[in-house]
Amino acid sequence: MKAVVVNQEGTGIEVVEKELRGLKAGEALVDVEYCGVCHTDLHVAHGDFGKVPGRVLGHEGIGIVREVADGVTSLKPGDRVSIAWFFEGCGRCEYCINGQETLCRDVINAGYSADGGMAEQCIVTADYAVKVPEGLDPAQASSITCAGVTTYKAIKVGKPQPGQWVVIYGAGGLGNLAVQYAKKVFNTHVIAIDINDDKLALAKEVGADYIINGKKEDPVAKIKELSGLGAHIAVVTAVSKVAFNQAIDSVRAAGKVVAVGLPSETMDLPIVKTVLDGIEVIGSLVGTREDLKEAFQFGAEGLVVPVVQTRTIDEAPEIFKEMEEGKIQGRMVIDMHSHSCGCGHKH
Ligand code: 8ID
Ligand code: ZN
Repeated sequence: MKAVVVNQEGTGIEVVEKELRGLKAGEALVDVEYCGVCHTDLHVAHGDFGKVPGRVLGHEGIGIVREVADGVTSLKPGDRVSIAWFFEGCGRCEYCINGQETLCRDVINAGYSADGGMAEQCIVTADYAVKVPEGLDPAQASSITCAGVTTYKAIKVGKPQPGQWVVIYGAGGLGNLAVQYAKKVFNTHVIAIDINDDKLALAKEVGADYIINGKKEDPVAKIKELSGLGAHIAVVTAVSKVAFNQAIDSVRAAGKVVAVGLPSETMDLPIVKTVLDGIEVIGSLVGTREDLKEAFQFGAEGLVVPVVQTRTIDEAPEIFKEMEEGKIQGRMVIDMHSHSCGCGHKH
């Protein structure tokens, strides 16, 4: 099968032919239909979390179960399921039991510590693959598998009330979905901040009430002007410490900054403001299986509509380059059934 893997140097990606091993008890074989390319795949390919040469990337996978191994009762052939970053937890520790399973210390992550969904087939741990509801387009579902659930959960942990002000720093693959969940699901006033006008135009199109270009205007001053005291919640998906620092200054007293983006930097947290204003800074990592089920359902109901463009697996190197250069609108999703044979058409 064809697969997008981290190259042998652990510095980038390559498309290779790969053999899949046999199934073990509790596993299922999935024919992958679509897999979105997340900025986290770029971090993994570059070795930002440690080098993983040869690893099959991808944690926005959607596919159809072809075969199940012994002991599998949760899935059957024909089911449409997700291949998510939260690939498997131990199922026994305090985090797995108390509803914080993504924080399991023995967690396995698709496309990082297990082979992921950026291939024609993928082996999943059956009990951890979340079913995709009827009526949700599979290419759109792929984008909800990471970008959607991550931003849905990030806003959820900020506990917004209807009518409150939510600012989203970064309007890329995650950000445009954050705007939609904040606006359509949580019924808040939404301000999107980015440094690219095209990303902001998309944010506006999908429901942002206001947009701010952080390179042309001071987002902090503008947010205060629009919201009065500042935002109730700031969700940071931008891959830059600048945005994290601005987010701290953007929230009102008792405000929350939810950190989602993963730049390899540190943020400056002013102690006086944090203490005197009672600011909370919360890290938020993808979402649980239950969060993903909920995030999918809002997609199936049409409240949230991921903005996706499909490409072939051979175009993966170009997609990664475009992501690095910040040229992608919404999400690029690899269509595993379409190949380029050189004739210029997709099959
Ligand atoms: O569970 C998690 N916490 C999780 C899940 C998935 C992804 C975290 N992530 C991380 C990724 O690893 C990455 O670091 O979230 C970050 C964003 O992922 P993405 O949305 O997939 O990346 P993107 O499509 O490239 O979008 C990034 C956006 O940030 C903007 C860019 O213009 C782009 O639109 N941006 C940057 I870079 N600097 C900015 C700034 N200073 C900025 N926007 C505002 N201000
Ligand atoms: Zn992701």
